[in-house]
Amino acid sequence: MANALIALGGNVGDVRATFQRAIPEICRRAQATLTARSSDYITPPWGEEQQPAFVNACIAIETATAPHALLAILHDVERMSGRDRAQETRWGPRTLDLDLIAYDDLILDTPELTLPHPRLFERGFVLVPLAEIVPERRISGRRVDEALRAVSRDGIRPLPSVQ
Ligand code: PH2
Ligand code: MG
Ligand code: MG
Repeated sequence: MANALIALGGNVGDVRATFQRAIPEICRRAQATLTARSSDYITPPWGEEQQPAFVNACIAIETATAPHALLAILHDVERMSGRDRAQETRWGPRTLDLDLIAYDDLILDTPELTLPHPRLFERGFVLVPLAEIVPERRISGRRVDEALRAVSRDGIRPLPSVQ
Protein backbone atom coordinates (compact mmCIF):
# COMPACT_ATOMS: atom_id res chain seq x y z
CA MET A 1 0.00 0.00 0.00
CA ALA A 2 1.13 3.51 -0.78
CA ASN A 3 0.15 6.78 0.83
CA ALA A 4 -0.98 9.30 -1.78
CA LEU A 5 -1.72 12.98 -1.21
CA ILE A 6 -4.20 14.61 -3.58
CA ALA A 7 -5.09 18.30 -3.88
CA LEU A 8 -8.59 19.26 -4.99
CA GLY A 9 -9.53 22.60 -6.48
CA GLY A 10 -12.26 24.25 -8.50
CA ASN A 11 -14.10 27.52 -9.09
CA VAL A 12 -17.01 26.67 -11.40
CA GLY A 13 -20.35 25.31 -10.14
CA ASP A 14 -21.03 23.96 -6.65
CA VAL A 15 -17.41 23.02 -5.96
CA ARG A 16 -17.99 21.67 -2.46
CA ALA A 17 -20.70 19.33 -3.75
CA THR A 18 -18.32 18.31 -6.54
CA PHE A 19 -15.66 17.45 -3.92
CA GLN A 20 -18.18 15.39 -1.92
CA ARG A 21 -18.98 13.30 -5.00
CA ALA A 22 -15.40 13.10 -6.27
CA ILE A 23 -13.74 11.84 -3.07
CA PRO A 24 -15.70 8.56 -2.75
CA GLU A 25 -15.42 8.08 -6.50
CA ILE A 26 -11.61 8.36 -6.36
CA CYS A 27 -11.55 5.86 -3.48
CA ARG A 28 -13.89 3.43 -5.25
CA ARG A 29 -11.95 3.49 -8.51
CA ALA A 30 -8.50 3.33 -6.88
CA GLN A 31 -9.64 0.75 -4.30
CA ALA A 32 -8.33 3.23 -1.79
CA THR A 33 -9.05 4.04 1.84
CA LEU A 34 -9.52 7.69 2.75
CA THR A 35 -7.23 8.34 5.72
CA ALA A 36 -7.65 12.12 5.99
CA ARG A 37 -9.69 14.93 4.49
CA SER A 38 -8.96 18.60 5.13
CA SER A 39 -11.52 21.32 5.53
CA ASP A 40 -12.57 23.13 2.38
CA TYR A 41 -10.89 26.53 2.00
CA ILE A 42 -11.84 29.56 -0.01
CA THR A 43 -8.68 30.78 -1.75
CA PRO A 44 -7.80 33.76 -3.97
CA PRO A 45 -7.14 32.76 -7.60
CA TRP A 46 -3.47 32.13 -8.29
CA GLY A 47 -1.72 32.46 -11.68
CA GLU A 48 -4.67 34.15 -13.42
CA GLU A 49 -6.21 36.63 -11.02
CA GLN A 50 -9.25 37.72 -13.09
CA GLN A 51 -11.49 34.80 -12.19
CA PRO A 52 -13.71 33.72 -9.28
CA ALA A 53 -12.19 32.52 -6.00
CA PHE A 54 -11.37 28.83 -5.75
CA VAL A 55 -12.35 26.22 -3.21
CA ASN A 56 -9.40 23.98 -2.29
CA ALA A 57 -8.91 20.92 -0.09
CA CYS A 58 -6.52 18.00 0.28
CA ILE A 59 -7.01 14.31 0.99
CA ALA A 60 -4.72 11.45 1.97
CA ILE A 61 -5.47 7.93 0.74
CA GLU A 62 -3.95 4.47 1.08
CA THR A 63 -3.91 2.62 -2.21
CA ALA A 64 -2.18 -0.15 -4.14
CA THR A 65 -2.99 1.58 -7.44
CA ALA A 66 0.23 2.62 -9.21
CA PRO A 67 0.92 6.36 -9.78
CA HIS A 68 0.11 6.55 -13.52
CA ALA A 69 -3.04 4.47 -13.05
CA LEU A 70 -4.04 6.76 -10.18
CA LEU A 71 -3.45 9.81 -12.38
CA ALA A 72 -5.73 8.30 -15.06
CA ILE A 73 -8.42 7.79 -12.40
CA LEU A 74 -8.07 11.43 -11.28
CA HIS A 75 -8.50 12.58 -14.89
CA ASP A 76 -11.59 10.36 -15.28
CA VAL A 77 -13.13 11.82 -12.13
CA GLU A 78 -12.37 15.36 -13.39
CA ARG A 79 -14.20 14.54 -16.64
CA MET A 80 -17.10 13.01 -14.70
CA SER A 81 -17.33 16.35 -12.84
CA GLY A 82 -17.81 18.30 -16.05
CA ARG A 83 -14.21 19.23 -16.75
CA ASP A 84 -13.30 19.66 -20.40
CA ARG A 85 -9.58 20.32 -20.81
CA ALA A 86 -10.09 21.25 -24.49
CA GLN A 87 -12.22 24.27 -23.44
CA GLU A 88 -9.95 25.78 -20.78
CA THR A 89 -6.93 28.04 -20.44
CA ARG A 90 -3.86 27.52 -18.27
CA TRP A 91 -4.58 28.54 -14.64
CA GLY A 92 -8.15 29.41 -15.76
CA PRO A 93 -11.58 28.50 -14.35
CA ARG A 94 -12.47 24.83 -13.89
CA THR A 95 -15.07 22.63 -12.22
CA LEU A 96 -12.54 20.25 -10.68
CA ASP A 97 -8.78 19.91 -10.68
CA LEU A 98 -7.27 16.86 -8.98
CA ASP A 99 -3.49 17.02 -8.54
CA LEU A 100 -1.38 14.17 -7.27
CA ILE A 101 0.95 15.92 -4.80
CA ALA A 102 3.00 12.98 -3.49
CA TYR A 103 2.99 9.20 -3.65
CA ASP A 104 4.98 7.77 -0.75
CA ASP A 105 8.45 9.26 -1.24
CA LEU A 106 8.51 8.45 -4.93
CA ILE A 107 10.40 10.80 -7.22
CA LEU A 108 9.16 10.67 -10.79
CA ASP A 109 9.72 12.88 -13.82
CA THR A 110 7.68 11.83 -16.81
CA PRO A 111 5.83 13.98 -19.40
CA GLU A 112 2.47 13.13 -17.77
CA LEU A 113 3.41 13.14 -14.12
CA THR A 114 6.05 14.75 -11.90
CA LEU A 115 6.29 13.68 -8.26
CA PRO A 116 6.33 15.35 -5.85
CA HIS A 117 4.16 18.01 -7.55
CA PRO A 118 6.61 20.61 -8.97
CA ARG A 119 4.73 23.73 -7.77
CA LEU A 120 3.67 22.43 -4.36
CA PHE A 121 5.97 24.69 -2.35
CA GLU A 122 4.80 27.89 -4.12
CA ARG A 123 1.14 27.38 -3.29
CA GLY A 124 -0.59 28.39 -0.09
CA PHE A 125 -3.84 26.94 -1.47
CA VAL A 126 -2.20 23.48 -1.39
CA LEU A 127 0.01 23.85 1.70
CA VAL A 128 -2.72 25.22 4.01
CA PRO A 129 -5.09 22.23 3.60
CA LEU A 130 -2.14 19.82 3.48
CA ALA A 131 -0.72 21.16 6.75
CA GLU A 132 -4.13 20.61 8.35
CA ILE A 133 -4.03 16.84 7.64
CA VAL A 134 -0.31 15.91 7.49
CA PRO A 135 1.73 18.70 9.15
CA GLU A 136 4.67 16.41 9.95
CA ARG A 137 4.86 14.73 6.55
CA ARG A 138 8.15 15.35 4.75
CA ILE A 139 8.04 16.02 1.04
CA SER A 140 11.38 16.49 -0.75
CA GLY A 141 12.94 16.60 2.74
CA ARG A 142 10.77 19.51 3.95
CA ARG A 143 8.09 19.26 6.61
CA VAL A 144 4.73 20.43 5.28
CA ASP A 145 4.09 22.76 8.25
CA GLU A 146 7.52 24.37 7.80
CA ALA A 147 7.02 24.79 4.05
CA LEU A 148 3.74 26.57 4.85
CA ARG A 149 5.60 29.25 6.81
CA ALA A 150 7.39 30.33 3.60
CA VAL A 151 4.23 31.10 1.58
CA SER A 152 1.47 33.67 1.83
CA ARG A 153 -1.83 32.57 3.35
CA ASP A 154 -3.49 35.90 2.53
CA GLY A 155 -7.18 35.50 1.78
CA ILE A 156 -7.19 31.75 2.49
CA ARG A 157 -10.10 30.97 4.83
CA PRO A 158 -11.54 27.67 6.05
CA LEU A 159 -15.19 27.14 5.20
CA PRO A 160 -17.56 25.75 7.86
CA SER A 161 -17.89 21.98 7.77
CA VAL A 162 -20.65 20.72 5.43
CA GLN A 163 -21.81 17.96 7.83
N1 PH2 B 1 -5.80 26.19 -9.68
C1 PH2 B 1 -5.40 26.66 -10.84
C2 PH2 B 1 -5.07 28.07 -11.04
N2 PH2 B 1 -5.20 28.87 -9.88
N3 PH2 B 1 -5.81 29.21 -7.67
C3 PH2 B 1 -6.27 28.72 -6.52
N4 PH2 B 1 -6.46 29.52 -5.49
N5 PH2 B 1 -6.58 27.39 -6.36
C4 PH2 B 1 -6.44 26.51 -7.38
O1 PH2 B 1 -6.73 25.29 -7.21
C5 PH2 B 1 -5.95 27.00 -8.63
C6 PH2 B 1 -5.65 28.37 -8.72
C7 PH2 B 1 -5.26 25.79 -12.00
O2 PH2 B 1 -5.23 24.47 -11.68
MG1 MG C 1 -3.76 22.30 -10.31
MG1 MG D 1 -4.21 19.49 -12.42
